[in-house]
Amino acid sequence: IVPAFGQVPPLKKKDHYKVGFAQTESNNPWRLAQTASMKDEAAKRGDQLVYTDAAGSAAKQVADVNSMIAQGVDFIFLAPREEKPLATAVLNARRAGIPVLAIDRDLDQAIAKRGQDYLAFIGSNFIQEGQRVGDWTIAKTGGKGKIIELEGTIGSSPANDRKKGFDDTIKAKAPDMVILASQSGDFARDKGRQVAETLLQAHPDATIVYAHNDEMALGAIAAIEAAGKVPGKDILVVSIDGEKDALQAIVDGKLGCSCECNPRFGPAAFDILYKYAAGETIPPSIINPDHFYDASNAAAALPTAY
Ligand code: GYE
Repeated sequence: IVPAFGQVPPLKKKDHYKVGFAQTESNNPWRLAQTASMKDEAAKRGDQLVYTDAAGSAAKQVADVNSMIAQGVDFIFLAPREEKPLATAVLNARRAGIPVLAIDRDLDQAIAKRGQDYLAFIGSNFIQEGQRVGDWTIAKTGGKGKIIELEGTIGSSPANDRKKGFDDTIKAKAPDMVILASQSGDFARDKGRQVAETLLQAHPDATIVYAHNDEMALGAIAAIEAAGKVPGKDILVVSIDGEKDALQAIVDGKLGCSCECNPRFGPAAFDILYKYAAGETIPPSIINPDHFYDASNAAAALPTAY
C-alpha cells in the first residue's frame, strides 16, 4: 500500500529489522564515531544493517538511498550531506513505503516535510550552537575582533544554521566586531587549512577564526602556525563538535572553545524506530542537548572523547 502524500509510511512491528544507514562521508573522527555507534546498536538489537558511504558526494548518496529502496529495507537512517538533493531521495523512499529518519543533518522543508514525508529529524540545534560560540567569543574578547569564518559543506543544514546563529549574534551584540571573510572549507581538515591559509594572507589583520567544525579549526591552527603566528595568542580559534583532537587543542591553549555536537546517535535512533513500530507518536524534531567545552572542562572530557 502506497500511503497518501503527506503521510509517513507505517512500519510493521517485528523483533528484528533490515535497516539502511546512508552515511555521507568517513573522512573524520566525527563520522567514524557516528558509524561505529550505528553499527554497534544494530548488532546489539540483532538488526541487519545495510551500510553505505557516499564519500562526500550528494549524487552518490541519492543513489545509495535508491539502492536501499531496491533492496527492500524496512527503514532508512539518513545522514543527508545536503538539504535539497537528499530531500528528493526521501520522497522516493516515501513513495516506496519506507519510513526515513534524518539523523544529524536535516532536509529542505520545501521539498520534504518532517512528520509527513519523513518520520523526523534527530540532531543538534545548529543555530543555538553558532549562538553559543558567538556569545563565548564576545565574552572572551570584550566584543572586539576581526573574524575569518570557515563554513561547513555548502547546502548542508549545519553550515547554514551555524553561520546564521553566529553571524546574527555578532551583529546584534558586538558592534565593534567585523566578519572579514566567510568561505566554505567543506567540514574537512585539509580544505580548512587551505582556505584558512588563503584568507589569512588576504586579511593579515584577522584576530579570530570561527570554524563550523573542529576538523576545519584544526586545519586553521596548522595554517596559523605555518604563517608564523601563535594560535590562542595572536589569533583566537573557536569551533564546534568536541572531538578528542580539539579537546587536546583546548588543553594546549591553541583552541579557545568547542560547542559539543554529539555523533553517537545509535541508541536514540534505533529507539525511535522501535517506538514508531509500536505505535508511539514521534515528535517531528528531536533535539540533542550539547555540552560546551573550554579551558575550564576540556581536560576532564578527554578520556571519553572520540
Ligand atoms: O558537526 C561535522 C560533520 O552534520 C552535525 O557534520 C554534523 C556535522 C558535524 O562533518 O563535523
